[in-house]
Amino acid sequence: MAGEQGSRQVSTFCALCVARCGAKATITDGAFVALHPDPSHPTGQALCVKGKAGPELVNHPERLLHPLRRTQPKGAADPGWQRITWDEALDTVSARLLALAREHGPESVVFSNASPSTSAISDVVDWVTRLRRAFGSPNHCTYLELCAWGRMLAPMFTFGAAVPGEYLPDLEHAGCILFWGYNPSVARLTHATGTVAALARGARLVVVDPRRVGLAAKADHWLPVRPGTDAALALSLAHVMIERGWFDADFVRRWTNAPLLVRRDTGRLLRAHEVSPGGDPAHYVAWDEVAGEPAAYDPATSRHQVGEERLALAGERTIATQSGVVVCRPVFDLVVEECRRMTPAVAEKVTGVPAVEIERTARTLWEARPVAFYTWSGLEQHSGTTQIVRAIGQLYALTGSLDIRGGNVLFPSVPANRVDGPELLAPSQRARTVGLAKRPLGGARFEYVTGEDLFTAALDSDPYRVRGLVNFGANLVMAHGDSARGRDALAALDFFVHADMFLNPTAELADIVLPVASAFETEGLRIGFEISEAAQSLVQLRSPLVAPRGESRSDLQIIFALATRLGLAEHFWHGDVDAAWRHQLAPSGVTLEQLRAEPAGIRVPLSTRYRKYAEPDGDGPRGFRTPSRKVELYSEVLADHRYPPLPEFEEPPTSPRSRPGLARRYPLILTCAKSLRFCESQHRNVASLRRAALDQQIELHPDTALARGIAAGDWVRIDTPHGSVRARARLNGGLDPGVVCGQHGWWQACAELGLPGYPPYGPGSANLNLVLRQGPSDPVGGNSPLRSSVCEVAPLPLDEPTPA
Ligand SMILES: Nc1nc2c(c(=O)[nH]1)N[C@H]1C(S)=C(S)[C@@H](COP(=O)(O)OP(=O)(O)OC[C@H]3O[C@@H](n4cnc5c(=O)[nH]c(N)nc54)[C@H](O)[C@@H]3O)O[C@H]1N2
Ligand SMILES: Nc1nc2c(c(=O)[nH]1)N[C@H]1C(S)=C(S)[C@@H](COP(=O)(O)OP(=O)(O)OC[C@H]3O[C@@H](n4cnc5c(=O)[nH]c(N)nc54)[C@H](O)[C@@H]3O)O[C@H]1N2
Ligand code: SF4
Ligand SMILES: [Mo]
Repeated sequence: MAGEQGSRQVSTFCALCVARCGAKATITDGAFVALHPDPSHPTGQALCVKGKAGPELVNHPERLLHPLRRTQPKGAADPGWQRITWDEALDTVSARLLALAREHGPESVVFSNASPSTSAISDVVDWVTRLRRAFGSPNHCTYLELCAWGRMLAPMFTFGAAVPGEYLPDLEHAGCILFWGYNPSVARLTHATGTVAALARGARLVVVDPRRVGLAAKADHWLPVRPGTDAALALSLAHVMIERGWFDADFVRRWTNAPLLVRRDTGRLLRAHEVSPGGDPAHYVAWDEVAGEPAAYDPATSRHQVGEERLALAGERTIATQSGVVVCRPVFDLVVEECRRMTPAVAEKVTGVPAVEIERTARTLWEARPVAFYTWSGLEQHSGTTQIVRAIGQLYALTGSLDIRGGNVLFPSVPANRVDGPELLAPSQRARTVGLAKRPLGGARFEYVTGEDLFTAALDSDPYRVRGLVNFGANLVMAHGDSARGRDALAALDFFVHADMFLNPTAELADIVLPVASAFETEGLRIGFEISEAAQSLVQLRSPLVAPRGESRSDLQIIFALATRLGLAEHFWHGDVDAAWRHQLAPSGVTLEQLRAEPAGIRVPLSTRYRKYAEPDGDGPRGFRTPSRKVELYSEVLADHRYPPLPEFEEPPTSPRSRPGLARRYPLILTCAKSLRFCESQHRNVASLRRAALDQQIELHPDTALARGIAAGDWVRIDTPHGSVRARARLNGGLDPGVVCGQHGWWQACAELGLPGYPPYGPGSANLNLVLRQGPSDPVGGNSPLRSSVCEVAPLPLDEPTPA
């Protein structure tokens, strides 16, 4: 700190992305000068270039140092930012928010934050949620539909749990690791180092990715799937496994709803009261092959009336019911039929993955089990995300690897009090979540609003007009498809406050901007580091390496100060952050004083429980948190809402196959991926990072480039049916010639290197989301199709000035 002489090392962790790498910081003469890996930390094996650039980020000349108020109307080229005091800023914010709540209901104010995977906002997401709920708003907009639905909520239909989002891959013990639409070498360093270690001890690796990147080069099987056709591949793998008997029949019979009978006429599961007058309407029915008669299944106890080994998994039965004869089949019979449509030969045509490689991969998944898997962005951003991840969930169930050592495991957590305050929001307010009517099974059930629904509510008052936005960091206009609509939506708000370390194109539309201190300047409490039992057992309080710059404050201080001014102090320990943390930590046995005294953190011994579904609970095993307490291959909940009850393949709605007319002008499939050197739309202003990645790149196969007269490094135009943006060509022989891959997030200049920024909208833009759309979105979860659309790539015309 100021006045300090000499050099010292401080234990900390980098909070810039989801990896949260354990680290040691060097403080020299009071200044934060370097960050190093800390191998003694469970996530400290390595640091990436972004973490190492931490000091540059902290000291960056463009950091926001004071609260700002806009003086020019929205839409003006320059917002006319005027410096104001914190008191004025917080008074204005609270007065405007209270007025909106009074006049239009608290639901008219949406709360938002940057993704915890791309920022240190993970320190405070639960506190933002608490603030929102205490304020009375059911509306939280935070990329669920672009980043988390497929890992966290869609798997609930199958497993009643977030597999793989919370049931994480146990890389240390896995026999086979499956990464599907996930590239940890870029996205989560800790998973990449864990995988390299697993490979060294002989684990097998399967990578499903249109590009041969990251660990794909080390994989036993790399499956270059055509973007968006992943469900077809999963169904085909399942088909081979079933045909060959390469699946865990015991798990399927005992722990999934495979034996339950489905009525052909209604598509509903047969119930016991339909079969016999004394039957319980809550009981399902399977077919007892030994007795040749129906046998009830009671979900309350997870018990079948007869031993599971007697239950039929195949065959059509004609069953006399109270209302006549009905034809029924076990769920598994329907699964087999659906998968059979996707023979490897058919799947090769659909997905581009060679049939023989599908066969071989199916064998590996079986022979090298337990399988530990993870899926992410490659699957989140499709019109069919729910179906895709349901198909992969089904495949995963066949391996029988769930919740066993080396499979996907819920690592234990250090006990702590929950602080996100579900009790603070009235059910009547919850029922007002934007999007609930449109997608009753979507994120709105859990108070999440999609970007598409936010923009529609702000612009079209559907289902009502959203008028206020409290935003911690999120760069909403850049992150969502149709950025120009996003700009119009945010400009239409009555009041918008944005808290950030830097101005971004979203902040440009705010009324008030609040300067946030970086994670390196603030305390942050982390209870568990997620990726393993050892990582989960560490509780660490990040200590500030240097004082916050200017007048910047931590997000947490801002939240607590705002809560107090909004009259919500009683829910926020009267503004006392330490008291709040003490409450949070109480069940852990670890105190705040201990954590402050030990910056490397305190370890609380934990031990992982496996096969929790088989643990006794009341009269039977615990089972799963689905309506049937089994893994639901067949989802009656989805069927009741007119969605397919079994995972199916649907061709992406904007593809060369589904839109052949469109494909004549836009013959290439456009997907995208993260950048190693930047988090999402951030960090282009950091010289050490930008130096080696000057401009947005578009990856093309060399033949695709040659056919268009494009050479490596050329400026090109990416044309979609919605407009054009620019990028530099990068040739990649490991890509299907029909697929190209862009990057999202380019707008920022790097003054130190004299490198330009790009307008988020209009001519000269490099913003991929300007020419992508939010729809047609996934009917269940609302995911936007940012990873399977069509485009053409052409050399940039000579009359269009290149920015370099
Ligand atoms: N085409 C396309 N679009 C995408 C994606 C894609 O792959 N392709 N990815 C999507 C995904 S997965 C996501 S998660 C979103 C990401 O979208 P965002 O979560 O909005 O992420 P960033 O673009 O990184 O912007 C984060 C902002 O938060 C600020 N910030 C960083 N740390 C802090 C902090 O500690 N406190 C506060 N208050 N602010 C902070 C940064 O300065 C920056 O302005 O983008 C989505 N959009
Ligand atoms: N360096 C860095 N790290 C980050 C981030 C960052 O911006 N930069 N962002 C953070 C965030 S918010 C997130 S969500 C995570 C995301 O982490 P990842 O999900 O790993 O991110 P991506 O690299 O965008 O996508 C993974 C892979 O999906 C592939 N892919 C594209 N389309 C398809 C498809 O249709 N099917 C399949 N199977 N694969 C496809 C891409 O080629 C890519 O290699 O990373 C986090 N970590
Ligand atoms: S991967 Fe890089 S940015 Fe992410 S936490 Fe680790 S060092 Fe920080
Ligand atoms: Mo994300």
